[in-house]
Amino acid sequence: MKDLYSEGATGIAKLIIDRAEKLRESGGAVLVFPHRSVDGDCVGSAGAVTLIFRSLGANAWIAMPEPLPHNMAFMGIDDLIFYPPQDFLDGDMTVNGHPYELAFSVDCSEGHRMGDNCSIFEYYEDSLDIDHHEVTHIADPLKWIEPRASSACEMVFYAAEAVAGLLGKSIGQVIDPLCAGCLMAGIVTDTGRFTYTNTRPETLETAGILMELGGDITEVCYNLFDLKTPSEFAISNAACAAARFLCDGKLAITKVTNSMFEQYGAGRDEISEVVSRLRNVGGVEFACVLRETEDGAVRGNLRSKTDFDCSEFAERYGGGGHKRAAGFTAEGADIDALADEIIKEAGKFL
Ligand SMILES: [Mn+2]
Repeated sequence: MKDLYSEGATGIAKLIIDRAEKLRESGGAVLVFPHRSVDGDCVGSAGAVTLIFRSLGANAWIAMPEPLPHNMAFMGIDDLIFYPPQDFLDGDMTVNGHPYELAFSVDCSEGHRMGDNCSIFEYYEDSLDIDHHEVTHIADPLKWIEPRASSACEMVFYAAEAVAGLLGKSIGQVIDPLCAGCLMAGIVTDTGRFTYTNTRPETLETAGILMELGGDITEVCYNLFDLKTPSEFAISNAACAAARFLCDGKLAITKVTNSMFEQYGAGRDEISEVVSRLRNVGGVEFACVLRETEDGAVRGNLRSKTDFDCSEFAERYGGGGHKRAAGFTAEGADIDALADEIIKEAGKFL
């Protein structure tokens, strides 16, 4: 493990070992919280943290904010998932018969990123966290936040390595093949199959170890990148065909309306590749996909090639993310007016 990660990984590993022991004694459960609009990294890291707690004898489940997307069914993590009922906090607060005693967030640090699970996450103030997003106002010894890491999953791998080291176990005793597949899914997702600039030499080394531990990179890449449903194929092509290229071809933007989702019978997660397809066009510096949500908001996905700061731009609309990939949800916005505004505002930087 590189020095960059060792202090943070060791710190969170000690906490995981300590909390797992407490849960083992009490019979309580940890809930692991991914963000809403789930992706391979948050689901993969949530699955992996759940499995690491289980390897230590503790009860653990992923607190899913929404149904698992069809392209993640191959991960084989159905048994790890708990869908908290709406009235969870008003009831006996048990998770499959075990009292909810610990919250653990992955790939996000704040309750408002977790959809309907926000209040359940925020019930405990002393939650643990592994996240690679820039969260400037959080400095908490219970949270390991490292924006230089490619993915939450890469961080969870280093945490698992540290757990194994502290307990004198082999890495295979902490990361089983199911866990290795989860971690591979997240690393592959957030690095765009090891092509984005967040891919570091140690990212590739980590992926190599995960292969040895049973993570199937071919299966992960096919399911998360290449496999398309017919509706996904159709609506993505329509969204790309409707894209506009402005500011001398530096800005690409497209809109996906509710009527398009109806027309193609497509789910909201079926246009996720559109924004990177727009960014890949030669000359494009900033790509934006706006889509209407079921509840009257507009979701924006942003990507940039070099200098444009997507994270900073997303913050104007209450969102966030990384410099080259970010998103936001604008409640009650009009998609056409929002598109015009983004063209005007982003144009100032292009
Ligand atoms: Mn991530």
